[in-house]
Amino acid sequence: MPTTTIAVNQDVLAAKKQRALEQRDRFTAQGTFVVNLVSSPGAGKTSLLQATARHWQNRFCVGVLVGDIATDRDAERLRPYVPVEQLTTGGACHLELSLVQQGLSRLPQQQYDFLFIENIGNLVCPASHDLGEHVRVVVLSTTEGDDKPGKYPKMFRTSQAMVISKSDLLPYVPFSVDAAIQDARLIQPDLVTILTSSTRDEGLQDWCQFLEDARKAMLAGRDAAQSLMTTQKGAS
Ligand SMILES: Nc1nc2c(ncn2[C@@H]2O[C@H](COP(=O)(O)OP(=O)(O)OP(=O)(O)O)[C@@H](O)[C@H]2O)c(=O)[nH]1
Ligand SMILES: [Mg+2]
Repeated sequence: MPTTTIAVNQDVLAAKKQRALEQRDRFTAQGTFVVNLVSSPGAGKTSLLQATARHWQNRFCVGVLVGDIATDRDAERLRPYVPVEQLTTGGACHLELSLVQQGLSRLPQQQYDFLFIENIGNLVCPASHDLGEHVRVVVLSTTEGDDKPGKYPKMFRTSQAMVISKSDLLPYVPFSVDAAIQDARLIQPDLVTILTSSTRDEGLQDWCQFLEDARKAMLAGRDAAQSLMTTQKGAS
């Protein structure tokens, strides 16, 4: 069949990018640090969020939007710990910003220090959707194999951190932490890597410290930009 090429001459995704940028700016202005948690199904995202809430023990105000194709099982698991809203896509393999914004309007309205968005378990589609997050964290479990970064490069290239989960299973599975990190850093040299076990609460200190430092950096950037604007206004 003959194909026709149509020159659009504009970035058709520009409007989406702009909406995500504006949402990120709103989160920053509110002091809410937003984490988009991505992984294959069952890598341990919800378990990590439960362990994170236990580790912080109410030191921070945390909200969660949790995405799934069907059921509210993850929201029910998280409800004892934090305010949570289930986002159900009904078939779509990733979350989109519009669904996130609907979930946000249903969350109890309060000042959140951290908002976690647990994406649909899928190492492909969520990589292409900016949800207005400050950081994208990919969770890779030791049961998936250490060869996955190279096989799903976009997810690792667009993430700023990689949590290697289920470290307690390392004695029983053929998984090299060094090989996984090496593979991922070929794609994303600046990737922060953290080893955790949610069932044993291991690595939670490093994970939470990473999040706290990242939030501090976001707040410092916001305050510096605000004082620069005030100075410029005063000078004009
Ligand atoms: N041994 C061990 N099992 C874990 C750990 N973290 C999670 N699991 C188990 O792995 C399974 C999947 O964990 P979930 O937290 O539901 O994973 P998920 O990424 O949220 O899964 P989806 O939302 O379905 O994509 C559950 O049976 C957990 O108990 C861990 O650190 N160690
Ligand atoms: Mg989950």
